[in-house]
Amino acid sequence: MTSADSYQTRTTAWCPGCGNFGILNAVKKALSTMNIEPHRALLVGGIGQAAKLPQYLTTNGLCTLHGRALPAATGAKVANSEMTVIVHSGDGDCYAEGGNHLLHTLRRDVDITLLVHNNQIYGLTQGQGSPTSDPELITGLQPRGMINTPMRGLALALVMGCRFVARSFSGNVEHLSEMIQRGVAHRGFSFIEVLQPCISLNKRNTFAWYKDRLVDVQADSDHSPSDRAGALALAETWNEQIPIGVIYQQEGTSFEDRLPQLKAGPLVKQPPRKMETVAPLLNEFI
Ligand SMILES: Cc1ncc(C[n+]2csc(CCOP(=O)(O)OP(=O)(O)O)c2C)c(N)n1
Ligand SMILES: [Mg+2]
Repeated sequence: MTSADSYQTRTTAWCPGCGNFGILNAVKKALSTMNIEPHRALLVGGIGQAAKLPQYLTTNGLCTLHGRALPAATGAKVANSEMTVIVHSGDGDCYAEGGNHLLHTLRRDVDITLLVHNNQIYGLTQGQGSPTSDPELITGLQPRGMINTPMRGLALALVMGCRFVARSFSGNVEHLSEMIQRGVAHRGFSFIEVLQPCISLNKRNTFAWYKDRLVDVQADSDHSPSDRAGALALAETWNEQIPIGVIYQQEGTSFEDRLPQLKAGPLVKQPPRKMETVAPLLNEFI
């Protein structure tokens, strides 16, 4: 049996009161509730405050380059497809520097779970506007507010064919833990955007700002998670009301199911290829 203590937290470098603490607690709660032992989970991060999360748990961890967590996680999952793989990426890391990797991971449908820690700002580099910053956000670099259109990650995930699209809030650990568990249980890529206040650098999108606007789609009997058009409308809803919950889910097969090389089981459990089988191929290049 695992408990939340099995994933002992190390000392963090986050500000006291940071939304990342709620996400850390929700991950521990989800993994322990699903009885996934620390050595059976791999947490992968890019660069940023959000991306530091894997360093604070006693699971397997992989620290990658800025925006490059998803391709590294894809490689790890294909090599050991029995591992539960969760990626932690910020709104800058995932939507800006890693935008191209996000596009193709969405359509590849690898069985990994992505948590986008969306604090609507570049936290680690001290508060520049990010792809999700509201136009009204004032920063040291953008003293008159944002001039670019904010990106809606959930809508992007849907149009790229993602079959599990959800949103949660770092201030509601219970809800977030449930979303993570449903994402991990889903066969295929699960996209979860987590709204996460940055109390030091984003003075606009505070805990109270989010709490006033969040609407749980599970309480809305009119929305079915299999309704893609309805999901797209929810994914584009922002400002007065911000939907949270499983916006869209559809069953299907994952990338690993379609890879013939994995029919014989995870790569790490398969014997190494005999040299005789690859030698003719290598000889072609001599
Ligand atoms: C290739 C590259 N570009 C830029 C940087 C500088 N940089 C480090 S973290 C970061 C932004 C992180 O923002 P976000 O992903 O939203 O994470 P947060 O710190 O807000 O959690 C930037 C621009 C870098 N390390 N590498
Ligand atoms: Mg950020």
